[in-house]
Amino acid sequence: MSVEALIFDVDGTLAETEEVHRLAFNAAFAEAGLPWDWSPERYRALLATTGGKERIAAHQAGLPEREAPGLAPEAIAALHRRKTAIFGSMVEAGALALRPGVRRVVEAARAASLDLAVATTTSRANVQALCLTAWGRPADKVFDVIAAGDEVAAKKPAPDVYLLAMARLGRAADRCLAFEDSRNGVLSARAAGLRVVVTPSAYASHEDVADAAWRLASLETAHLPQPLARALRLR
Ligand code: XBP
Ligand code: MG
Repeated sequence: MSVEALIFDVDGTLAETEEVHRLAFNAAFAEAGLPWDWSPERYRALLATTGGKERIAAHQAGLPEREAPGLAPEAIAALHRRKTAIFGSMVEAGALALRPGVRRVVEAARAASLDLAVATTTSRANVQALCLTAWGRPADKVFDVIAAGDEVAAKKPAPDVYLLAMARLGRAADRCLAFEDSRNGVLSARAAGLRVVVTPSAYASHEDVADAAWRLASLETAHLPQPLARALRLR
C-alpha cells in the first residue's frame, strides 16, 4: 500500500468535539430566547444531519407548526454564526483535547514526509480554534490543505469535501488514506474512492461503519494496522 497523504475528518476524529458543539448550540439558542435545549439523546439523532445550519433547520422542520419559530435561512445563519463564536471561546478555554494517538500520527506523518489534510463539515474557524489550542499553531501550519464544509456544494455523506481536499493536495484517491469517526464520514470518503480508517467517536459508537477498511478503538500506535504503521515508520 503506497500512502502519500493522510486526510482527517475533524469532529469526532481529531477530538471528541460533538459534546462541545451541543453545548454551544444550546447556549446560542438560550441567548436568542429560543426554548430549545438539545439533550445528548436528541443531539445523537440530529447528528444524522451534517452541518450546523442544516441541523438547526432539520430540528425546526421537525417541530409541530405551533412550536416552530419560523426562522428564515438568514436567521438560521446568524444563529449559527453566534454558535460558532461560542464554540470558539469554549475551545480557547480548553474544552477540547486531541483523541489518543492523534498527535503522534500527525508528527510521524510529518517526519515521514506524508502530506496532511483536513476534510471537514465544520467551518475553517473551528479547525483554527482546535489547532491553536491543541498544537499551539494555526491550522495551516499543522495541515498542508484544509477543505471545509461551506466550501463545497454538498456536505458529507456526499464526497465533495474529500474530492476538494484531494484536488488541493494534487493526489489521487489510491495514494491517500481518510480518517473518520462516523457513518456519514465513512460514506463520504468511500464515495470519493478513499480507503478509510475509522475510530468511532462517542456520539457515533452505535453507527454502521462496515465500509471502512479498518475499525480501531483509537489511533494509538498499538492499534494501527501494519500498512499504516509502516507508512508512518512507527513499526
Ligand atoms: C460534523 C458535523 C458538524 C458539527 C458542527 O460532521 O456534522 O456539523 O456537528 O459543525 P463530520 P458546524 O465530522 O462528519 O464532518 O456547526 O460548524 O457546522
Ligand atoms: Mg466526524
